[in-house]
Amino acid sequence: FSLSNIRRCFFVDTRHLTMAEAELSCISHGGNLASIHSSWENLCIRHLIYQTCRAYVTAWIGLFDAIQEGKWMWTDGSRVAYTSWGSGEPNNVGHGGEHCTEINWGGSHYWNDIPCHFRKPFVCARKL
Ligand code: MFU
Ligand code: CA
Repeated sequence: FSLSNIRRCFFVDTRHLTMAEAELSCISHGGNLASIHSSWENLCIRHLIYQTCRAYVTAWIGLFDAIQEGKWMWTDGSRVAYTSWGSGEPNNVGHGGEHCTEINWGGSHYWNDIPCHFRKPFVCARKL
């Protein structure tokens, strides 16, 4: 069955880290940056961020195309089926490209690609 049906525990880390630092932190807790496979999961994760931060702040999720431009992959290896890109995203227009993904783009349910060296809070997911 698909990975999206495996029970997972999600948690928000409010430290501002680069995407690689954030992923390593999630790995150290036995997980990865969160992958998102439905609008329901997108909503739940936004809710979790709101509960933790009292605002819909932008945060890293585990979607990246750093290996091959335009080939988006989840750091947990799950298949990319669902996405919630904002209008015109991913546009890859940042200096050096934009190979990592933030949730809550514009405070809404959209995603945006940004440079991976930006520092942001992040959402981890661990399989139960
Ligand atoms: C650029 C990009 C952002 C976003 C915005 C709409 O910033 O760097 O990631 O796509 O355009 C002005
Ligand atoms: Ca972008």
